[in-house]
Amino acid sequence: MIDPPARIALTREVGPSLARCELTHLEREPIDLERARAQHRAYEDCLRSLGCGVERLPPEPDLPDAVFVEDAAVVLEEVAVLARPGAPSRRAEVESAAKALAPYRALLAIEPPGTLDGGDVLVIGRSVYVGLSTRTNPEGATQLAAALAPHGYAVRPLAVRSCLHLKTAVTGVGPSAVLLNPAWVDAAAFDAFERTFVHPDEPWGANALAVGPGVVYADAFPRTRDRLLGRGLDVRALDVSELAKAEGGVTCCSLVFDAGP
Ligand code: CIR
Repeated sequence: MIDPPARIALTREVGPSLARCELTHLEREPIDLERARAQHRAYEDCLRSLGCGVERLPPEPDLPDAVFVEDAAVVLEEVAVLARPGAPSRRAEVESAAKALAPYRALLAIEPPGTLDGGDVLVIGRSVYVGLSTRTNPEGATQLAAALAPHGYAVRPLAVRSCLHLKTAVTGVGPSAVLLNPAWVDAAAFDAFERTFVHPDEPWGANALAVGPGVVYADAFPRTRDRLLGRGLDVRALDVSELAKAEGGVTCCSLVFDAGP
């Protein structure tokens, strides 16, 4: 008998309404749906190559941003916290994520008036950084802190400037290493970690997804990629240019977690 994969990646296919996605910091540009779908399939293949069992959530053709499943929940070893996305158009995405997570984790939820997008939550060990953004409010961060305190996580809110989510500005690239854009988030908040800064010509280059032995990364940022390679990281570069027009990066398109015992 073949064992089921220990690491799960939840994803959702690119829906037909993606062109009507929410946008905060980018001008709307035409999106080539077929290209976006091909890029997304390559992304899923990359996750498989890094040991993930990819489980697709059901299609949501009328929810333009539903491919960006990261925003629907925060999944930790002990518990999953269902998000309450800051954009009302995205709240209906959470229900199907809850159903998919229920077999794996106890579920808690952010309640009104709290708002929180998963893209604003960066977990490194027992430290949980929460970006206060146009999507995540202080009440959402407070509720997350209360949900996670019994499990020994310290939740630290911090300001995010000029970009959508905290993880547009900083992501983890190893157990104690981060990649960040110091113009968009306070770099000093991460001085306990090994820090790699994005190349100044690549401000959008701080979004990387560390999975097992690899780091999934957009091929649009070659100068920053060289910095990651210089750190000895196994960078898996992908073309995600169509998803980027919807303000999506490599973290946004999956929820990756260990299936558990
Ligand atoms: C939005 O504005 O909500 C989507 N168009 C993009 C969400 C990207 N998600 C993420 O970075 N976690």
